[in-house]
Amino acid sequence: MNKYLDIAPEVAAALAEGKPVVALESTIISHGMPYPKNVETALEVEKIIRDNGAVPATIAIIGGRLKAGLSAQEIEYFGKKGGEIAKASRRDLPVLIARGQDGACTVTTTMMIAHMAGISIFATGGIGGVHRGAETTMDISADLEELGQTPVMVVCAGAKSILDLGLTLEYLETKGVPVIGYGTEELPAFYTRKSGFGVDYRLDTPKELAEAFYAQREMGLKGGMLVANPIPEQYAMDADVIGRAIDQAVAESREQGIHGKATTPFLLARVKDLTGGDSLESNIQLVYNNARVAAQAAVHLASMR
Ligand code: PSU
Ligand code: MN
Repeated sequence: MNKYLDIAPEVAAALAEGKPVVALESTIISHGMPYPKNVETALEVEKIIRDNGAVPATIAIIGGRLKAGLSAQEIEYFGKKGGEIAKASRRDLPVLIARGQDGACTVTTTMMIAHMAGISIFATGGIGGVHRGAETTMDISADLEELGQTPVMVVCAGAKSILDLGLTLEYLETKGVPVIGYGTEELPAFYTRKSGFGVDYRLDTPKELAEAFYAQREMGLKGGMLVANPIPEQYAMDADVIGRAIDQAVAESREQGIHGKATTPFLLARVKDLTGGDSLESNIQLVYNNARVAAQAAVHLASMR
């Protein structure tokens, strides 16, 4: 086992017995929501995973250790420190680990650490992708490269239209990543159930998700699978309201010359401010919804060995 990896005892026991485990990311706790709502949400997500028959493993870097599974105290610590914690993508791991620092795991590093630990399914909110204007900025999230090389199923609510969703799908196609709509033929756009872009396949049950992922893994195919699960209807936002907020946030980021790893957090924070508390509630509910589907798929996957 990787000498920098700590698997929480409950997670290690579940993995040893072939029981279902679902990974969760920590950037959503430290950077995605305000304290104490972030901690409440993270603990509730873990409860939903348990209620659906799987063991949760929230993934983070604490004191230079790669953690698969956090205690409630560690989740509280992460939530309280919030944005002070470094956002950790693939390129950040060597220095953070060597220095013994903390890191908030993005989709990229959560996939990496989940895979190191032997966890196959991961639930989150939204993924990074190809940014609008990437044809000149070359701003393409490392999340897409990770999906292209690490065998983990990522259950999300699609991607926010802070990104160029069409180019994001093109990139995933190039990397050989199956994009599955859960109960839908259309890629959801996080706050809304529709985006105008089609997915590769529609699957309707957790069992079908597990079977597709199982086949991918048994063939030894490199790379992950993206499951896009639309936000429940009653929590979806008005497409015009959210569209205007996103357009304004993108325009401000260009005016202010925001670039590199700061771009996504800047856009997410501006969209949140411009839409007030509504977007926070939607965000929380879609994560709960993804946790349910991921846990149910993990239960089926665990029975297929
Ligand atoms: N998109 C969202 N919510 C998020 C993120 C992206 O709708 O919380 C976070 C995730 O942790 C994701 C990361 O992996 O931002 C991508 O950052 P970047 O675009 O810098 O790769
Ligand atoms: Mn980027």
